[in-house]
Amino acid sequence: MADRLSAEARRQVLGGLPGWSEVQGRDAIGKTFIFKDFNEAFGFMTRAALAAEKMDHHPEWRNVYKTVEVVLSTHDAGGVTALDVALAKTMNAIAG
Ligand code: H2B
Repeated sequence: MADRLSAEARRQVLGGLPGWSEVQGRDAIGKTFIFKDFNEAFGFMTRAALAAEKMDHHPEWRNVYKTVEVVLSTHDAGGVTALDVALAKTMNAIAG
């Protein structure tokens, strides 16, 4: 399992992850994706779910209509690891 990133490493990777920021009150990163409509939002979730399953690393997320709120943390490590960074990058690429 990957190691938790230090606060400094977390800040550095967030600099290269557009739209992602630290979640207040816990060791996690989050982003709110807003799409054109529900179809686009759910299409994103479908593709992201398949990518997450392949990585064996899964998001916490919530969908309301065209908005998808994502929180990433490595539960086994109790915080943000390289796995979360990889999934965040993949999600940005999927969202386009
Ligand atoms: N997803 C996330 N976000 N954190 C984990 O620690 C995690 C996971 N662990 N997906 C994986 C599955 C683990 O439970 C399996 C057994 O590999």
